[in-house]
Amino acid sequence: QTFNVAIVGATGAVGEQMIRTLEKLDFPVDTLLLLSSKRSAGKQLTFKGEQLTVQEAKPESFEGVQLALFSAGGSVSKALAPEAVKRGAIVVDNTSAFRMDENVPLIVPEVNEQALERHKGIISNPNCSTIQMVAALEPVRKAFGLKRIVVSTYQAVSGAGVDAIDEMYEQSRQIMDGESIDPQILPVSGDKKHYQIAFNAVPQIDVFQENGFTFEEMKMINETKKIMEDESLQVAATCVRLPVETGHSESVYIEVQEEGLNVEEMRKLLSEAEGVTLQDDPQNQVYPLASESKGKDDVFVGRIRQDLDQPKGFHMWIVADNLLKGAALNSVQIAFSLIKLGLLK
Ligand code: 11C
Repeated sequence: QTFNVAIVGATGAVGEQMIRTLEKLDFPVDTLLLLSSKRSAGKQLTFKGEQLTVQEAKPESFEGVQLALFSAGGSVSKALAPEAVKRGAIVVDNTSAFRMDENVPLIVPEVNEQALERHKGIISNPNCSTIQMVAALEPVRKAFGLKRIVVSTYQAVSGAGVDAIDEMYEQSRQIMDGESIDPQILPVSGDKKHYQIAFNAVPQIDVFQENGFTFEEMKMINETKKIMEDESLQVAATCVRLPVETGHSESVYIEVQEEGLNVEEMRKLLSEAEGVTLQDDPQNQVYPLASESKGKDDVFVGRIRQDLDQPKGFHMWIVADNLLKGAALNSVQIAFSLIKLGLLK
């Protein structure tokens, strides 16, 4: 069986990877409809060697669509995802619009695929920095339980979109050439102030909340509890943007519930885990690097150490391509899970 698929936000950084991922994983596509804002409509993109014209996304665009992958920002999802569902499509939404809605499953297939059974038309794809962390921690949680997670992220600019990537390169060139810079986008395009990203580290991703955490940090906290179905899990996050084009890195500290875990056992658990590649050989300087993760599907884990004071505490370094496992790939994997569970027909 093949399916009529729509991609909303087809010209964006994630949309482009959605097209490539459908091709690469040979998703059973009957027709592919590429949708965007009015501004990007008319662009030509290729899918399996065929040129497709991007069309403006409207409610009527979804007539006959069975699967709609959304990645065009929260306001577009809020306006058009219900329209797609009304016309019979299942929506996999890559924005934060519906993630914490109790009627919307928030899915990382390796962790909570079964929660798809409860969907009511919209399924949310988690935030990129959440996905790679929970995918890596799930094997440990299953075997030893998780009590606490403290994470600091080192996130790539592609998470903020193609304009942010351009800003980073342009600023880098201007600084190298001794020119003045004029930041317009990062850290958050809609916020009041903008800061230099080139040769810098910016401790703000998304807007600040009343509690002093940023929305990106709160997404990591709330989404992790929802995906792992554990409100008692203690999670704290600090999210930082670096001048890296693609590949989010995370320094993660966990405390497990059960006794008996050690570094060797943790390496064994992770080396056997689906979608995870262990890269942990300090003697030979082997550890995950953002630069090496680009274009790869797996989540990479290394630098595993037992805490020196807390026997149930462990540190690690988790890296993944934020546009793939963090976004497009996870969305397409959700679609494959829907087929496997007989939910996409
Ligand atoms: C970033 N994680 O790196 C963000 C991008 O909630 O889906 C994804 C935002 C989201 O800027």
